[in-house]
Amino acid sequence: MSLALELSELATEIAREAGELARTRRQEGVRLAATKSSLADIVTDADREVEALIRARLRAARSEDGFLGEETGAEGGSSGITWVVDPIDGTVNYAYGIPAYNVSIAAVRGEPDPRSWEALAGAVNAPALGEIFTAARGHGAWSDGNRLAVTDETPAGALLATGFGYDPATHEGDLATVGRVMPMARDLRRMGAAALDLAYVAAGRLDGYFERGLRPWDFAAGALLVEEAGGVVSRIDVDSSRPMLIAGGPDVHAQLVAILDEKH
Ligand code: LIP
Repeated sequence: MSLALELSELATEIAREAGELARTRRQEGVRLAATKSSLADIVTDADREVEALIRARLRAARSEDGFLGEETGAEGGSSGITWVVDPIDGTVNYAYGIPAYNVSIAAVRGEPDPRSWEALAGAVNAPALGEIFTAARGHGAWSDGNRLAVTDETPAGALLATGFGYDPATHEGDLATVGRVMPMARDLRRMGAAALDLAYVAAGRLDGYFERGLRPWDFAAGALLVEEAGGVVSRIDVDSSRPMLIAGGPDVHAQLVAILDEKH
């Protein structure tokens, strides 16, 4: 079995277990543990517990690998593989009881920096929606036994999604971006969970997605899903504090880049 498939199977198995833990904790009631970058950027006890579970399972299965997690940070490894983990992507949805949250687990090769890494495997599990999306480099993206494919034509305009992040100071700029993009859109969705937005692009449920300021764990698995489903993902302004991620089928991706990349 190829390394990518092996890693994808492990990511999927752990994402299933972690998703069940997240869902159980949600049913028991969520306790908010802290705020992070802004008042709206919350972390729940469950985020920490789920990340600890994922980290323990990975350490048991592949002790030489590195780890980069949203809640507990980075730890180097010696195998050249790093696991990039968001234990609960869409934490605000989770806290409010909106089912659009997920566990996102990716394995990347090379430096754990999205500017240079090569993603090999990814799993995005949305337990409250009953869906899991998986990908292995060179082996496609899959959900429930179905191979995923991005959309290629959008004659009535593109169904797009975006997110605004949690810092109120950035909302005005993000709304201005939305204004520039709307002429190519059929409509715009705002789900609040980046990995799920990307999984939906891979599944052809959205034609494209763009968001500024994502962190590596928000998109590591989802970006591979899109690429393995025949789509294109790029990041612009990568050296700024809020790089923009752009994903879609080849045509929609190109249209978004033409509108959003000033250097284009
Ligand atoms: C969040 C996202 C959300 C995005 C935020 C944030 P978290 O992840 O998925 O859609 O707009 O910037 O990154 O913090 O809930 O794991």
